[in-house]
Amino acid sequence: MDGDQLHLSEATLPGLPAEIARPAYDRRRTRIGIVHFGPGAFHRAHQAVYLDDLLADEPDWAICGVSLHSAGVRAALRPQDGLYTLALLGERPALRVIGSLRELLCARDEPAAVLARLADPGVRLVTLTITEKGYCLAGDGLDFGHPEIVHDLASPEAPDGAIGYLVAGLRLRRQRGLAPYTVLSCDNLADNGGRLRRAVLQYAERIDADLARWIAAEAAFPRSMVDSITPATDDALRERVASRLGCVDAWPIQREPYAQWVIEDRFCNGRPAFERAGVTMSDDIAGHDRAKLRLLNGPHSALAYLGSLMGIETVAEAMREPALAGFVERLMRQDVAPGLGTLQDFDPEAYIDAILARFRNPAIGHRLSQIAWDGSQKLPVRLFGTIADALAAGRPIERLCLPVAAWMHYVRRQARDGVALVDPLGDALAALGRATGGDARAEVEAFLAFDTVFAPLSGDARFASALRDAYRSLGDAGPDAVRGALAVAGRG
Ligand code: CS2
Repeated sequence: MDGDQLHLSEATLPGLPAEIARPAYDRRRTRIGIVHFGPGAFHRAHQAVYLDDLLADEPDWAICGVSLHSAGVRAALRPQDGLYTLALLGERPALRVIGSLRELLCARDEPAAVLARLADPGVRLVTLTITEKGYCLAGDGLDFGHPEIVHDLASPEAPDGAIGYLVAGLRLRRQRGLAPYTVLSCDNLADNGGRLRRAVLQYAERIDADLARWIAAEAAFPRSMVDSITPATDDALRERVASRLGCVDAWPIQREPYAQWVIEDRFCNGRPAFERAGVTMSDDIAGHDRAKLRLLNGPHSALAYLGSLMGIETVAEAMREPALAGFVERLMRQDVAPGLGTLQDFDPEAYIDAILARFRNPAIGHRLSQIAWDGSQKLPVRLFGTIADALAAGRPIERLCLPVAAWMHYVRRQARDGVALVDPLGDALAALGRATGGDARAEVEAFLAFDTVFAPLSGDARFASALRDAYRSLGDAGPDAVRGALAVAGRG
């Protein structure tokens, strides 16, 4: 801890300056009704805030945040009684203390406590933000070769990963005659609920076919779309928060003022009155998840790789570079939007305008390097679906291939500079980045050999050829070469 300084906690909460908003309910009267896997920045900026808005009226839905492997969040927040500060980065930044996280566990150190929570009858909802890689998916189903899945299937009572815990908890509930919990994925995956359901059922089937049948019949896996831009916490935020609070917050969170949450209304064991906090409940989230992934996250990744090659550091700075901003806008309007079809209550042009304005928000220092993480997991969900749809409909894919080619150059540059890649395939990608050199065709082929990444497009000769052209057009991938490629691709 930071010496003798006062920390944010239940004890210091009443003494905070009056302008700092705080929980509008008595936290001691709340009960844990939600187990959340992955209480990282996004969860604490988004879902935990919606629940904080609800707890005054719905005290049964406080959250137990479970980190699977890292003890960092628990170490920061347990001494603070789960309290932390949220900074909303609008024109005038506003601070608010969030109280919905009542318990923090780290599964690696306290597996029994996590299983006890999952089997607690008061817990009726399990939510997840474990990022794309946490689901251990391959194509449409579970990756049975994934080390975490191999491990958990060998010892299902002592799991290590999210799928293993979800099923272990459901198994305990069935043994005890309890209803299952609803499982709600809040990650950036299209059809996140459907994919998680399939993965859970495939896993459960290997352990106990009756259990799998029970889960299929009794549990619910709604789809959801989550949205709020959440830059990683930095020292500037910690300092700003400490000076406004008059005490230390070990891990404050920041995000843009905008937030959206759309949830398919399919719960098996009750739910909070989410709509009271502004959540959109829907019978069918009807492609809104896909629209968000393709129109926000896809362009985000495009800015991340192209912008990083140009030496740019943040999204707002990238949007001030005319060649890049123009390219991304054209990509959204001309290449991505046409693949979305017509969606009810959805105006693509207005949605795009709003996203571009959010990207330009100068109050947010959203680092491109943060968005560039996990490219092998993100690109398939964010861009490859659009490319596959465009190919099927006979639309051009040249512009869509440029960010993919930029990712490849980015991987090569990091490998060449000896910078570690944050990516579950990081070692393999770095080896590939170091090994190849000189022949663009061979370099692209080496990337395409990653079947798990390119599955939806592998074997498509038009894609391979457009990707090679895009890769070549980026030349030495220095700022001038990228600017030149953007100018060409941005036309038409
Ligand atoms: C971003 C997302 O880091 C990333 O990859 O694209 O975290 C993005 O900011 C959120 O999905 C916005 O809702």
